[in-house]
Amino acid sequence: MNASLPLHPRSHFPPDFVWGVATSAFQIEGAATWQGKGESIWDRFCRQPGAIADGSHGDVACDHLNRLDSDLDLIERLGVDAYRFSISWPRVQPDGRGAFNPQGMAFYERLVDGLLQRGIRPYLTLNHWDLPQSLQDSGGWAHRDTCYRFVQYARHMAQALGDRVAAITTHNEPWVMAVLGHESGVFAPGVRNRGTAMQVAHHLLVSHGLALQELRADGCKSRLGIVLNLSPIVPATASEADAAAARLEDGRSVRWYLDPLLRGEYPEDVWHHLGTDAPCVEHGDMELIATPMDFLGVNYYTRSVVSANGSWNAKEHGGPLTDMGWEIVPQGLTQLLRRLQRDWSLPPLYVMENGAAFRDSLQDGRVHDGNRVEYLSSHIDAVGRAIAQGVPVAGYMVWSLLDNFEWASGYAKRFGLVHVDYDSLARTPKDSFHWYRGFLDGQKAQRKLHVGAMA
Ligand code: IFM
Repeated sequence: MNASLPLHPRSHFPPDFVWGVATSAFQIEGAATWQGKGESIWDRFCRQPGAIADGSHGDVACDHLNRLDSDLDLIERLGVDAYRFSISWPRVQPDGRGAFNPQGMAFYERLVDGLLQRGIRPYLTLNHWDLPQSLQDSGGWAHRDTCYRFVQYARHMAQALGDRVAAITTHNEPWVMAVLGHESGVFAPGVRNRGTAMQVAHHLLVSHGLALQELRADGCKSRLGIVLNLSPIVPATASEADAAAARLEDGRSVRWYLDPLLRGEYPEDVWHHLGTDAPCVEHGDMELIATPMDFLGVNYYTRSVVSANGSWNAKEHGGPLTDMGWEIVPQGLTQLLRRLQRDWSLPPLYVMENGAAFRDSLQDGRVHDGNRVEYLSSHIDAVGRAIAQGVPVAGYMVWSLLDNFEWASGYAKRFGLVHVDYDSLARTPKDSFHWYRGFLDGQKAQRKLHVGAMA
């Protein structure tokens, strides 16, 4: 690959550091009604006029379900240690309660075994947003019973696959499900009520703690944790008002999740701010939520700049942006990781998602996405810097393997290391794919040297 690309302080990554790549079920699988799969809230949401920018849906997506073997070969070619994927709950348990679907289960058995045969460690996520619609019909995450349904599903999956998967994540980005799904309503299930959103967030956390306890009681050997979307929250100016707004936003998006998970309490300032929208908490819930985790996953894309009057806009500030309109701020990742270590007592951290959408174009069978290479290399460097300063980061995964269904943005935003032609469904590795593979080769060479030196 291009020798002029920035190199990393490789020595900052421990030899057992886990390098990976990530996807999620709804974004790539397609086969929306295949062999007994039930409807998910995203299947339903996509049908609402105006909900998805390009009017698209997940019916076919990347057709991963029918292309499993060749997609696994691509992951193997990439040279990663780990592949992070999610289970579609309605594919394995169509109604979210009752019978499991043997064909859905067989698909994930093939996926996990196919990874292991290729020497890749499976990192499984149970809930990456696609709740069975029939559970939504009886109240969804706002209804406490969904916690118990989730635990039953979690136990079933862990009993089936827990002997082979390295890690199980309960929920991916509870803030997104709670706030985008139930407060602003721009994501499924499209509810707009702050009180409901806060109850949903609480139930997601309670179900996480319950699942950890039950899985451990069942003797599950996989490492267990949760994945949060986190950013440094920065006030737009030095004014008192902007500082207060940033503090509250930090409370709502960062501390509201980390304080209960790692300290067993909600942040008082946010609790008071919510007033009657604060969630209903039952006796013993906070202890459940704080059940010790084996890892904490962090998804990082950008920083968040907050002004009291909501007027700050990344586009007006001249810095580089991705196609999502998100500022490119690699140093924000170092800052975030250091802050986590400063403010909480942490289990090992994994950056479970990091990546960028750009307007890629396929020309003569190549995608020259130097902007993505630069994004990834600078963010990997930012992780290395955090490790060098003592932050316990144990892994890093690129979002995403394939261009895919980017939720309310549809298919227009491309995050993949591999380009997908949505007409032919052909896969073309981009320059960033080749770059990451070369980078990983370098890491492996370092590991060999390390092993040699220890022998
Ligand atoms: O595509 C999403 C993913 O599903 C969750 N984290 C953020 C990504 C980019 O928006």
